[in-house]
Amino acid sequence: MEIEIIDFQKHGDERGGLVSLELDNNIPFDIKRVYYIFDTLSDVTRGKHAHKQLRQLTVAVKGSCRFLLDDGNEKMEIVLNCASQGLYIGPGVWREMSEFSSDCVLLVLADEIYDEDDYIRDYEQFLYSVNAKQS
Ligand code: T46
Repeated sequence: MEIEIIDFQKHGDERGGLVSLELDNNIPFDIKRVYYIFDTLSDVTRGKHAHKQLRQLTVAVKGSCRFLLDDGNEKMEIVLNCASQGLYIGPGVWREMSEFSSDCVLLVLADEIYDEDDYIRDYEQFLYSVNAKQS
Protein backbone atom coordinates (compact mmCIF):
# COMPACT_ATOMS: atom_id res chain seq x y z
CA MET A 1 0.00 0.00 0.00
CA GLU A 2 1.43 3.35 -1.00
CA ILE A 3 1.28 5.10 2.35
CA GLU A 4 3.90 6.40 4.75
CA ILE A 5 3.96 8.01 8.18
CA ILE A 6 6.37 10.94 8.14
CA ASP A 7 7.68 12.34 11.42
CA PHE A 8 8.44 16.04 11.11
CA GLN A 9 11.22 17.74 13.00
CA LYS A 10 9.83 19.88 15.82
CA HIS A 11 11.42 23.29 16.22
CA GLY A 12 9.41 24.10 19.33
CA ASP A 13 10.86 25.76 22.36
CA GLU A 14 9.52 27.21 25.62
CA ARG A 15 7.35 29.57 23.54
CA GLY A 16 5.47 26.75 21.79
CA GLY A 17 5.66 24.38 18.83
CA LEU A 18 6.70 24.92 15.21
CA VAL A 19 6.79 22.45 12.33
CA SER A 20 7.94 23.38 8.82
CA LEU A 21 6.67 21.54 5.73
CA GLU A 22 9.19 21.98 2.95
CA LEU A 23 9.52 20.65 -0.59
CA ASP A 24 12.46 18.22 -1.03
CA ASN A 25 12.96 18.16 2.73
CA ASN A 26 9.93 16.43 4.27
CA ILE A 27 7.28 16.70 1.52
CA PRO A 28 7.76 14.09 -1.24
CA PHE A 29 6.06 16.04 -4.07
CA ASP A 30 5.54 19.53 -5.52
CA ILE A 31 2.65 21.10 -3.61
CA LYS A 32 -0.05 22.50 -5.91
CA ARG A 33 -2.95 22.71 -3.47
CA VAL A 34 -3.58 23.05 0.25
CA TYR A 35 -6.94 22.54 1.93
CA TYR A 36 -8.14 21.85 5.43
CA ILE A 37 -11.09 20.06 6.96
CA PHE A 38 -12.60 21.34 10.19
CA ASP A 39 -15.84 21.41 12.23
CA THR A 40 -16.56 17.81 11.19
CA LEU A 41 -19.14 16.10 13.40
CA SER A 42 -17.88 13.09 15.37
CA ASP A 43 -20.44 10.65 13.88
CA VAL A 44 -19.55 11.56 10.29
CA THR A 45 -17.46 9.48 7.88
CA ARG A 46 -15.70 11.44 5.12
CA GLY A 47 -13.59 10.35 2.19
CA LYS A 48 -14.95 7.03 0.89
CA HIS A 49 -12.96 7.32 -2.30
CA ALA A 50 -9.59 6.64 -3.89
CA HIS A 51 -7.57 8.78 -6.26
CA LYS A 52 -6.27 7.64 -9.63
CA GLN A 53 -3.14 9.82 -9.64
CA LEU A 54 -3.26 12.29 -6.75
CA ARG A 55 -0.62 12.19 -4.02
CA GLN A 56 -1.45 13.83 -0.72
CA LEU A 57 -0.04 14.38 2.73
CA THR A 58 -2.38 14.92 5.66
CA VAL A 59 -1.61 16.29 9.12
CA ALA A 60 -3.98 16.60 12.08
CA VAL A 61 -2.63 20.01 13.04
CA LYS A 62 -5.20 20.05 15.84
CA GLY A 63 -7.20 17.23 17.43
CA SER A 64 -7.50 13.75 15.99
CA CYS A 65 -9.26 11.54 13.47
CA ARG A 66 -9.08 7.95 12.27
CA PHE A 67 -8.13 6.87 8.74
CA LEU A 68 -9.20 3.56 7.27
CA LEU A 69 -6.86 2.79 4.34
CA ASP A 70 -7.47 0.05 1.80
CA ASP A 71 -5.54 -0.82 -1.37
CA GLY A 72 -7.98 -3.54 -2.40
CA ASN A 73 -5.75 -6.25 -0.96
CA GLU A 74 -5.19 -5.15 2.62
CA LYS A 75 -6.77 -2.68 5.02
CA MET A 76 -5.25 -0.75 7.89
CA GLU A 77 -6.27 1.94 10.33
CA ILE A 78 -4.21 4.89 11.49
CA VAL A 79 -5.15 7.49 14.08
CA LEU A 80 -3.71 10.92 13.34
CA ASN A 81 -3.41 12.89 16.56
CA CYS A 82 -0.07 14.67 16.41
CA ALA A 83 0.79 17.95 14.66
CA SER A 84 4.33 16.75 14.01
CA GLN A 85 3.30 13.61 12.11
CA GLY A 86 2.07 13.39 8.52
CA LEU A 87 0.35 10.61 6.62
CA TYR A 88 1.36 10.34 2.96
CA ILE A 89 -1.27 8.65 0.77
CA GLY A 90 -0.42 7.76 -2.80
CA PRO A 91 -2.72 6.86 -5.69
CA GLY A 92 -4.92 3.76 -5.57
CA VAL A 93 -5.68 3.85 -1.85
CA TRP A 94 -9.29 3.93 -0.68
CA ARG A 95 -9.63 6.17 2.40
CA GLU A 96 -12.34 6.79 4.95
CA MET A 97 -11.95 9.32 7.76
CA SER A 98 -14.04 9.07 10.94
CA GLU A 99 -14.04 9.73 14.70
CA PHE A 100 -13.13 13.38 14.25
CA SER A 101 -12.53 15.12 17.56
CA SER A 102 -14.58 18.31 17.89
CA ASP A 103 -11.40 20.42 17.62
CA CYS A 104 -9.91 18.48 14.68
CA VAL A 105 -8.29 20.49 11.91
CA LEU A 106 -7.00 18.19 9.17
CA LEU A 107 -4.51 19.89 6.87
CA VAL A 108 -3.99 18.32 3.44
CA LEU A 109 -1.23 19.06 0.91
CA ALA A 110 -1.79 17.78 -2.63
CA ASP A 111 0.36 17.51 -5.74
CA GLU A 112 -2.45 18.54 -8.10
CA ILE A 113 -5.31 20.99 -8.25
CA TYR A 114 -8.83 19.74 -7.58
CA ASP A 115 -10.10 17.41 -10.31
CA GLU A 116 -13.27 15.39 -9.75
CA ASP A 117 -12.26 13.08 -12.63
CA ASP A 118 -9.36 11.83 -10.49
CA TYR A 119 -11.77 10.43 -7.87
CA ILE A 120 -13.07 6.86 -7.71
CA ARG A 121 -16.07 7.24 -5.42
CA ASP A 122 -17.64 3.83 -5.97
CA TYR A 123 -16.04 0.98 -3.97
CA GLU A 124 -16.91 -1.74 -6.50
CA GLN A 125 -15.34 0.35 -9.25
CA PHE A 126 -12.27 0.81 -7.04
CA LEU A 127 -11.90 -2.98 -6.60
CA TYR A 128 -12.39 -3.42 -10.33
CA SER A 129 -9.56 -0.95 -11.06
CA VAL A 130 -7.25 -2.75 -8.60
CA ASN A 131 -7.97 -6.13 -10.20
CA ALA A 132 -7.51 -4.70 -13.71
CA LYS A 133 -4.02 -3.44 -12.76
CA GLN A 134 -3.08 -6.80 -11.23
CA SER A 135 -4.15 -8.94 -14.18
C1 T46 B 1 -9.20 13.37 0.26
C2 T46 B 1 -9.65 13.58 1.65
C3 T46 B 1 -8.55 13.38 2.66
C4 T46 B 1 -13.26 21.41 -3.81
O1 T46 B 1 -13.99 22.18 -4.44
N1 T46 B 1 -11.91 21.58 -3.83
C5 T46 B 1 -11.04 20.78 -3.14
O2 T46 B 1 -9.82 20.99 -3.20
C6 T46 B 1 -11.60 19.70 -2.37
C7 T46 B 1 -10.68 18.76 -1.59
C8 T46 B 1 -12.97 19.55 -2.33
N2 T46 B 1 -13.76 20.39 -3.05
C9 T46 B 1 -15.22 20.22 -2.96
C10 T46 B 1 -15.77 18.93 -3.55
C11 T46 B 1 -16.98 18.64 -2.69
O3 T46 B 1 -18.10 19.34 -3.21
O4 T46 B 1 -15.58 20.20 -1.57
C12 T46 B 1 -16.63 19.28 -1.34
C13 T46 B 1 -16.22 18.25 -0.29
O5 T46 B 1 -15.21 17.38 -0.85
P1 T46 B 1 -15.17 15.83 -0.52
O6 T46 B 1 -16.51 15.31 -0.29
O7 T46 B 1 -14.34 15.17 -1.58
O8 T46 B 1 -14.35 15.86 0.88
P2 T46 B 1 -13.77 14.63 1.72
O9 T46 B 1 -13.47 15.15 3.07
O10 T46 B 1 -14.64 13.43 1.61
O11 T46 B 1 -12.37 14.27 0.96
C14 T46 B 1 -11.30 15.20 0.95
C15 T46 B 1 -10.68 15.28 -0.45
O12 T46 B 1 -11.70 15.55 -1.41
C16 T46 B 1 -9.98 14.02 -0.83
O13 T46 B 1 -9.13 14.25 -1.96
O14 T46 B 1 -8.33 12.56 0.01
O15 T46 B 1 -10.30 14.83 1.89
